[in-house]
Amino acid sequence: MNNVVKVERPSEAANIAVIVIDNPPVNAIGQDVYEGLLTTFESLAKDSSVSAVVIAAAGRTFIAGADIKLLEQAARGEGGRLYLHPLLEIIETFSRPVVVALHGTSLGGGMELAMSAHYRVASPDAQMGQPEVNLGIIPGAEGTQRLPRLVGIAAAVDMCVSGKPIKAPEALRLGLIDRIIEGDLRKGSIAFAREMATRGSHPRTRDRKEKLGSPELNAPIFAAGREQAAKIRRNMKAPLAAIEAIEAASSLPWEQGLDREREIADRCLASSESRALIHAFFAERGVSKIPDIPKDIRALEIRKAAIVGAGTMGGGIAMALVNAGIPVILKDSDQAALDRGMDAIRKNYDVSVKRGRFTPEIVEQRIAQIHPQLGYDGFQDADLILEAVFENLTLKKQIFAELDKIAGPQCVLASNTSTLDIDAIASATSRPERVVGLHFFSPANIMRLVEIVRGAKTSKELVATALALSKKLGKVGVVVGNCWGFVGNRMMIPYMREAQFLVEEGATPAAVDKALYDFGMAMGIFAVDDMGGIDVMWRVRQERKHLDKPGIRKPLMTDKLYEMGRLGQKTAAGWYRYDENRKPIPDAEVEALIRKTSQEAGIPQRSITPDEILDRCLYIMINEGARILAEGYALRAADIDTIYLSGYGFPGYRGGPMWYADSVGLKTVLDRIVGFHRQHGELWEPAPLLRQLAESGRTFASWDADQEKRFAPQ
Ligand code: 3H9
Repeated sequence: MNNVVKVERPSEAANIAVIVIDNPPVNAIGQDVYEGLLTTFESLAKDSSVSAVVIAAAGRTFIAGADIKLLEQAARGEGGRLYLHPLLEIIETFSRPVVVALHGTSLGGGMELAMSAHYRVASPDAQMGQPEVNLGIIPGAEGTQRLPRLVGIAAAVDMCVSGKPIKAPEALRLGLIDRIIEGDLRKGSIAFAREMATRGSHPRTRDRKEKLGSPELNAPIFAAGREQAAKIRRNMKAPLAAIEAIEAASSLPWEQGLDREREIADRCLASSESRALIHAFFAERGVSKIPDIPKDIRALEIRKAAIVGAGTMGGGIAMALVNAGIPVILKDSDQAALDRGMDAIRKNYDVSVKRGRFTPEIVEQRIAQIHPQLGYDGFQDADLILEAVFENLTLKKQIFAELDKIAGPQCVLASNTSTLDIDAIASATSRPERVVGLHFFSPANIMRLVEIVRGAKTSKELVATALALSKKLGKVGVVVGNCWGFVGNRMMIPYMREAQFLVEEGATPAAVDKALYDFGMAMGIFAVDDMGGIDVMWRVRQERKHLDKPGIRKPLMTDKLYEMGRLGQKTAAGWYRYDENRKPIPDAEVEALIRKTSQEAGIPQRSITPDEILDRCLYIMINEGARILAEGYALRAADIDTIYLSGYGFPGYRGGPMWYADSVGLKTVLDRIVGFHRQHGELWEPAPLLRQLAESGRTFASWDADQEKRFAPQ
């Protein structure tokens, strides 16, 4: 026992020892929990008055896994790896029944501990899973050996590759748990333990072989698992490693299986993949920590929302809001646009029904919560009014001036602008402190990122409200400063520009996209441009034309495509052409036009390697990221990583652009940028912060660590 592990002897059943783990917020297994449990079991082993043991946890969840901070230290070689084996051994071989009571989300090491017990019971809404793959590791505390023994090979492979938790009824069906306890879980698990104490023997998971299949039966399951991994976890090693460990469970005796698992788990933990994913985990949880905003500041509750603009963004945001239980008024000034918007919403929901995400009844309920209208009726009662019209500052200011007259005094006035000056928009109102940017990403009902643009006068309460709202919508809200393009788009524009220069110099859009896709990006940049709409970027360029500097190289092709009406997917032609399934097909016509245009502009043609494509696309983005950091528009390099991981399809196993730069080595990145600067001129001017860090042998992560010290209360 210690301060995180306690033993209780319930009055109604003094022969049952109830071990309670109380290690908020999620009862992660750190050294204290591990040692507390081990010493508790050692002492209970000597206590003959105990006829059964229940392991339960206090708070909102049973154990959500091993403490990822310890894993991070071990991955960095700064601490020993937590081996749970002695504890699992003592639980499984305990001479009296051990029952685990599961509630909340029992994950990772929590489930591995539960599987070493003789019995598992759960509350009806409990969920269980092995999400280690999300951290680039495997269930390395004997989970790959016990899980298949309980649920069978196919379900074990699926759980370890997908990382998705299953719900209690499914767990019961698979054999992962023994009973669902309706009502009071503590009382129910004690009653269950009393019942089991009357039995002569208790099942040990390690001895169970009936679900382990045979080599012939298992071979196609493993092959299908590898295929699934290639599809949903492209380029990642951890899901394949988990399958390898489950294969060992199916073919080796228990002890040898454990040795094999340990070997594989150590290999994963030492990988760059796991370091990047662990970084991504903490980066995402760090974004809501804003130095000048106290954690306990009151966020306003958003119970009713209104949206101006029923286009793609407005419609997607309306779906995100009603999916989280917030009714929405959807306003447009044009009936036809409103009808199109509602039609698109319906079609999007139809896809969700087809994919089994929602039932038709749920969809009907959600659609009924979206109220389309032409006027401002009901806006005065909205807690949030969000403007989602196209990128035009004059229009947005006009709308905000109108909203200022209608909205209630407490209302959050938000703009979904993706590039424009939020202070200029706020200046159209009499209450700039109530104005914030909420930059959603398309499709807004799916994409997780929201950039929360904090204007010069945006109140702290509003920022806290925007963060809380993002969480309620199941999204990641990242607070950014008010500069052109904010963080994500400010970095994407040079990336897109560089990709276009590459094609002008001899690459094809397909070759550039392939290099990026192979690197791990969800889509190549030309496919992204076609999806977003070439007219959208054209409009953005028009807004900034007055800033163009003479003598600076400008891409030659996109204006041409726009003028040709090749607007991307929506016209079935852009950088690519598209078939009816929206599959991009390289288009000889565009490639010929690129060659002709570049030759006419006197750009020498050469063959370009995938390495050069990657370096130029990624390093230009990283260089811009370093400027953004130095200028204070992002609080941390890790925030930039979170933006790129949750909104721009950057591969998680590379940790985000800034983490990727650290992993390549900032000196290497700088040297390459200096080379490009010499070759391509002004646009490659190295960012002073990048130069400073690289020349002093430092990393963006170390810069972040210094920032945290600066943020810490004195
Ligand atoms: C593992 O178990 C390895 C084993 O196989 C082998 C071991 C030998 N550790 O997400 P939230 C913190 S690997 C440390 O905002 P929610 C989190 O940082 C692990 N800290 O809440 C945050 O802290 P803060 C396998 C953890 O309600 C706070 O808890 N398990 C851990 O939206 C709240 O988190 C996983 O991968 C942890 N394991 O979601 C599960 N988990 O307040 C990872 C959370 O300081 N966790 N924290 O920012 C999750 O998926 C979600 O946190 C969970 C709650 C669903 C549990």
